[in-house]
Amino acid sequence: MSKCCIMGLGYIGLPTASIVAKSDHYVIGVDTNPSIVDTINNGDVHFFEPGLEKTVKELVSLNKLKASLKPEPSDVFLIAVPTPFKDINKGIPEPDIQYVLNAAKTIAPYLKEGNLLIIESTCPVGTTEKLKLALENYVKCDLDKLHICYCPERVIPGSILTELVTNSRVIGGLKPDDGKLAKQFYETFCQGEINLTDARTAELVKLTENTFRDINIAFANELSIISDHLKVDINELIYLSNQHPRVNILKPGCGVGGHCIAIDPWFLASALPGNTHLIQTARKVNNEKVSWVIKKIEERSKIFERENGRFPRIGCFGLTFKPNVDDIRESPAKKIIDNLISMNLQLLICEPNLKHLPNMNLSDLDYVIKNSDFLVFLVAHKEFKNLDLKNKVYFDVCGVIS
Ligand code: SAJ
Repeated sequence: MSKCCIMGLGYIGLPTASIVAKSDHYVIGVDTNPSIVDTINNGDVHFFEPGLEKTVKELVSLNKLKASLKPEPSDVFLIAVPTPFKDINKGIPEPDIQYVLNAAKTIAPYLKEGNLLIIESTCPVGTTEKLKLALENYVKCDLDKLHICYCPERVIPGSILTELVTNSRVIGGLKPDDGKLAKQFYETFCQGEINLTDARTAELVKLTENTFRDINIAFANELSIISDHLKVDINELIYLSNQHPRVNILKPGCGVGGHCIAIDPWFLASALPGNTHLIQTARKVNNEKVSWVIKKIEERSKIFERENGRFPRIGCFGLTFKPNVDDIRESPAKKIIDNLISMNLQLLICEPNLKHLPNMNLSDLDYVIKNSDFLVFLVAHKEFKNLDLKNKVYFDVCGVIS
């Protein structure tokens, strides 16, 4: 049994801490937010993820998981802090790796020769090398005797605890031996295949995966606009096209949100602004889907007003960034609703995964269906499937009804 110190107790850090602690390591989770530390030490969680609350409660009561504001000497140090972006470089947002470097500096005084140091945060290529350089003036041990690796998280919100165990992993060590040691650590809780490479390749693999998804969703979103114009049902079109053995079109929606797919492609684009046209265009297409949906709703509202001599009450279904989560980070549905509110349109809003939200009234599903003049489905939550919408006019942006 080894001791593992996990820096950052957010959407990735806390579930990872739980799975690592469950597999017989002792885990100390570090966060700069005292309220998060207190919440976890009380056996609670600060966001919803299936199975997480029960697991954290159990591990904290068994003293296998503890949260703290400060690291402790450990065998393994794992960094899972956010990498936001800053808006510079001629309109292309640039990643900000300061949280990763600060986390490394915070653990530096605790590092001993032979320790394993892993970055899991999504990072621009070259970050693992930069982290080693940043440690130079802070560590007390021989820097070359540390094992430093990049191993990107690959889990999907809603299934994080399962995917942490079942997904395959890619590990890039700064030196070949670094990766081998990290592989032994991941094998203690991960059943998926573990592939070894160098740090730069592993960093690029992560960005490639999320950019691949963004580009493919952009194609689905563009197709949905073409189909609308040509009066073809987009869901039938995709279903039939996907019967081809080598075609697999993703689902169109009201845009792309969350803290990964909507952000990570910029990490590549900002590295080579002149050679990433496809990546930048996909980002643009997915962002513009939000404006297209707003325009469509506005048009329908005007038609209703003309025909009925009053403004419609518009029922909006879904606020989160994707189905069946309570996360609104970068949510396109929320952007659409915020915009409609700023246009003074009358909205009734239903979001089954949230109890309340500042400055927004949420209503029950049945109430919104009954009291709206037309309905807009923005997020394909399970609660919206198989609804009885007889005599109701609706605009299904996310394919949940058809
Ligand atoms: N979306 C669509 N159509 C689709 C699929 C998704 O419009 O067919 C939208 C969603 O509604 C959402 C956004 O895309 O707004 C992103 O959702 P997602 O389910 O594609 O991805 P995330 O952000 O929850 O998780 C992704 C995953 N990456 C890949 O699938 C390549 C996950 O494996 C990563 O670990 C995660 O990013 C991350 O943390 O990087």
